[in-house]
Amino acid sequence: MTKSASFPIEVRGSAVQPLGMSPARFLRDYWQKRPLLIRHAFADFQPPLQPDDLAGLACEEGVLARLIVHDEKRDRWNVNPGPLSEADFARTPSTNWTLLVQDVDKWDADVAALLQHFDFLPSWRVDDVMVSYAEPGGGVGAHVDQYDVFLLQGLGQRHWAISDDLMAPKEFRHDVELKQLTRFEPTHEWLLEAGDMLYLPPGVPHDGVAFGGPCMTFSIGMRAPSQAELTGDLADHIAEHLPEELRYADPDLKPAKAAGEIDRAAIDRLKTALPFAAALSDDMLRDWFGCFITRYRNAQVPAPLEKPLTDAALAKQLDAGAQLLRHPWSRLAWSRGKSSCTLYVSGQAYPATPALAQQLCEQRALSLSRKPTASERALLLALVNDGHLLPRK
Ligand code: AKG
Repeated sequence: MTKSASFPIEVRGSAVQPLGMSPARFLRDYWQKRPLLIRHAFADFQPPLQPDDLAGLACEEGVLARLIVHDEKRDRWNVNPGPLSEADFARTPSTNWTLLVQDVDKWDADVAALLQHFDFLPSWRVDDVMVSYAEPGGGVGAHVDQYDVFLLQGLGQRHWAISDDLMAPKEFRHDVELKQLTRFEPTHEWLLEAGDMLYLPPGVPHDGVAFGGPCMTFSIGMRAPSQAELTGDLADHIAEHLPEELRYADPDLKPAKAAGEIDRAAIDRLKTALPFAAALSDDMLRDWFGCFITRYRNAQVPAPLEKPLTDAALAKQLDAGAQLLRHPWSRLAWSRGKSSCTLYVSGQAYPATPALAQQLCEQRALSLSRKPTASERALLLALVNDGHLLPRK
């Protein structure tokens, strides 16, 4: 998002231009770039469903609904994730609560009809219409969404506060399951009336609180798959279509210099064997392959110790000359990164030194010829407690 005085943050809509400007201008100047408040986006707006209908829908099976009550004095948030019942509504206080129902457009044709006003966007970018009902003080707290959202005021008034500060901290509160921000310092505040609409691009901290009386907000949310989701799905898709006989191959293999090492030549071969590996850094490829190859085709994985050993107990056993026996199901490999070395054991990555990593790969029964350093002992302790090494006199 970029800030500039030449782009007003508040405009007025009209029957012909609900966005207060042409869709082309909105997309060019605001979409995914900066927030916009549109007063009277929908003049004389009548909500397409009533609060009672929303509460009824929230009690239906298969409907995603949450009832959120804020205890303002103690700043405690109670989130009832549904399924909801009439009794849940009977117990709500007179203020400071909200009901949120997702995907209302899938259940209610009149709500779905709202989407026609957004047909300047590709329909596959639209996720859903979430509808909230709140009594005064009700809301979900300050938060950030990773997708664009149009917040259309449907009934009553809502106080909206946003921050267009790009550097605003985005840490979450750990004591609330609503991904609320620990700190929120608004740069803009407005009171929205029915028919007003606030557009927010991804990443803008915002907080909406019902004001004065019953309040309904229609959130038209977009979908924006993360790179992680796209990559996972594409990888599955490619995997389904690649022939079995195309495999990791090493006809140029030279005798191994260090037991268990995933060396430079192996990484280069991976880049040839994988259609999109060239886009990954060597460290990322190494880390993924180390975990993958030590997990691949393992019929069993050792169980972690029920009662973990302490560092002092391990040190005592090693001082007394104990060997460390590798669990028969543990598979090991290691590699040197740009500035670090990692040991991979049955799908897990552990920081290591090259000397100890190599020794662990070479020896099924490890006898240490010298006292391990603190970091080496931390690695050995982790491997013992994860069930990969068994100390034996
Ligand atoms: C959102 O959709 O991001 C909101 O903040 C809506 C919250 C509400 O309607 O209470």
